[in-house]
Amino acid sequence: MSKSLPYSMKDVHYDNAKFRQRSFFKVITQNMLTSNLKRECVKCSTGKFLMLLMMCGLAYLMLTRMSSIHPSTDGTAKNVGGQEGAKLIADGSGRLRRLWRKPPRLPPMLTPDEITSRNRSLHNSGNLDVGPNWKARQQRVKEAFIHAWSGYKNYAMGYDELMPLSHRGVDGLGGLGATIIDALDTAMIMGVDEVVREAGSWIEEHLPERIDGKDQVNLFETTIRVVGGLLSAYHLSGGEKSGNASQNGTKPAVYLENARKLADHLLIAFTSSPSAIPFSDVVLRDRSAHPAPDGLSSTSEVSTLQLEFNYLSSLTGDPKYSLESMKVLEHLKTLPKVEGLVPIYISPHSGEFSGENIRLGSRGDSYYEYLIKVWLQNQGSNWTYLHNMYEESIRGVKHLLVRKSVPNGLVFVGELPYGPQGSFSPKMDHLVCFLPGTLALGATKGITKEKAMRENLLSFEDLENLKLAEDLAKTCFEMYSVTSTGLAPEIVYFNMEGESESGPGGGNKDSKYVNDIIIKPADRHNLLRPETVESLFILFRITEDPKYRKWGWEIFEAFEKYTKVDSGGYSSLDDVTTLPPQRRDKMETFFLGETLKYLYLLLGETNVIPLDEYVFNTEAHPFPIRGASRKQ
Ligand code: DMJ
Repeated sequence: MSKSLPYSMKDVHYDNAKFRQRSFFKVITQNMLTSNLKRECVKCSTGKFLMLLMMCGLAYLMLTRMSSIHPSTDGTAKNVGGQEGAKLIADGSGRLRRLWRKPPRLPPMLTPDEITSRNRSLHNSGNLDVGPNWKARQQRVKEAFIHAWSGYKNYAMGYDELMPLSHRGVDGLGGLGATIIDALDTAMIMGVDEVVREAGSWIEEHLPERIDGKDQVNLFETTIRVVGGLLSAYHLSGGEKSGNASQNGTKPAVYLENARKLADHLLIAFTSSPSAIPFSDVVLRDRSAHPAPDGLSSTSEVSTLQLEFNYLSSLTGDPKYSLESMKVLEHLKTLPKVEGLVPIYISPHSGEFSGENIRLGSRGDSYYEYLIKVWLQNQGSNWTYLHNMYEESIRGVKHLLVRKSVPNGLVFVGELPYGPQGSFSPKMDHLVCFLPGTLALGATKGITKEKAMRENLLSFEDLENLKLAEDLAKTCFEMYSVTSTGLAPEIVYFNMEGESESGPGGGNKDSKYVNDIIIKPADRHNLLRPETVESLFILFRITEDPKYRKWGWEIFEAFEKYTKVDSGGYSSLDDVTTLPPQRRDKMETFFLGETLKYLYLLLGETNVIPLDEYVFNTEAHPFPIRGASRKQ
């Protein structure tokens, strides 16, 4: 195992000039010393004396003038103006004192890359729609959503998922019509009114009785897809403004009532557990809860309920949902960790982690995602421990899990299946591709990098995390472009120095990264997952770099080419490395809830659902950040 870390100050290309200050006096002398006056005057000592005199005079004149002009509107001038400044310039001594006052911080010095991207965004004056016709492409994504829905509606309405090849429905998630609810807010965002109407009336008519009558559901899946979907539908249909006004037939209040009713059933998973860790499953019809057959819960599952339950408490005014779910995170705070990293299993009986398997893929992923998102959702609360846990965990990721592949240096996140003392595995699930987006969000808190830099808001660590986010997003994209179909497999392994893994076998031989990425036969399926396009969307919003749109569009085209089913819907694939790929008879709910939503937002106006005003739950359902917007 290589011990060398892929990250150093050198990698970040960050110029510490951010903290450099230039004095007003220095600016004047520097200007004068480089002017013609210098050449004329410095020849004789009288000249030098005259030059000094002129410098003082000029400095005095400039100060007198500055006191009479209005403060400019930019942030730097604001620092100088304000009450303190106004008092100082009210009298002559104030002017003199002002001459020696500590000058304001200058904006950070940008790297050449940043200057190019900054110029680009200034040049576009806020319009990022240059180049390809992004609007037309966004329309194509909307059409894909309508096609996916039509398959579901025609063959599977009321079931959890569509089997697009056999034209049937299947209840893989307990039978609450999960596709309908997962897709509803996507339809609202895209403005597909007919789907909003159809989904709304199904929910009104069938969901209450299903919540009371259905058998076993998984606490996590039901919370993120169904409770989450209902809550964002409530918000996006204007529920907080007029809960009883109907839109397209269904009153927003119906969504909130159903979310509350379902959460009331789910709460038993928390309250019947002997520890702060909830059981993994709930039997809806008798309101009982029980652990998974092995007695354990997934760490990511128990820590990915809080955005939803917090928002429900804030909408209903009933604190119990928030209190129960936050007990989990408060408890996790107290448990021993490996540099902030956690094992993927936890026992609801003992409340302790089980085993040593550490990864950011399945069963680990959204633990890290919700640490920062729950903190973002509740800024101003006293939950700073979440931010601390997040920062510690990312340091742990960088130290213990981030490596570079050979021969071409793709940055990836591996696993520690046997804990920190065991060997490192260069395995990365596609699920890990949520991380670039989360890192970028954690760094700038949802505002653009350009704005964060201008306002001096980024620490060295933020910049390092943003750089890691960009590197990982590239790796995630290459996981798609390395295959024959242009679609990523479920799992890849990276080639590391000294390892003797065989080649990719079936990847696209044109790719530069064909020797870096290894795809094992059992891992070649694609389930229409969203994580990569989710990160491309967040990175595009934050960096404003159009390459993320380009990559997203390439991925969309591959979905269109290989997963679209003529009779309606989209299918998963058994093997992304062979042409034509063998199809798998399933359309996951998150294709409508997440993948197409993120692609649509990636290609559209950047002010729709701004990332500093909304936090997306792990199933891409946006919840408003309380107090973050005047528009809400
Ligand atoms: C979704 O249900 C969520 O994004 C979850 O966090 C991870 N798995 C799927 C999508 O791949």
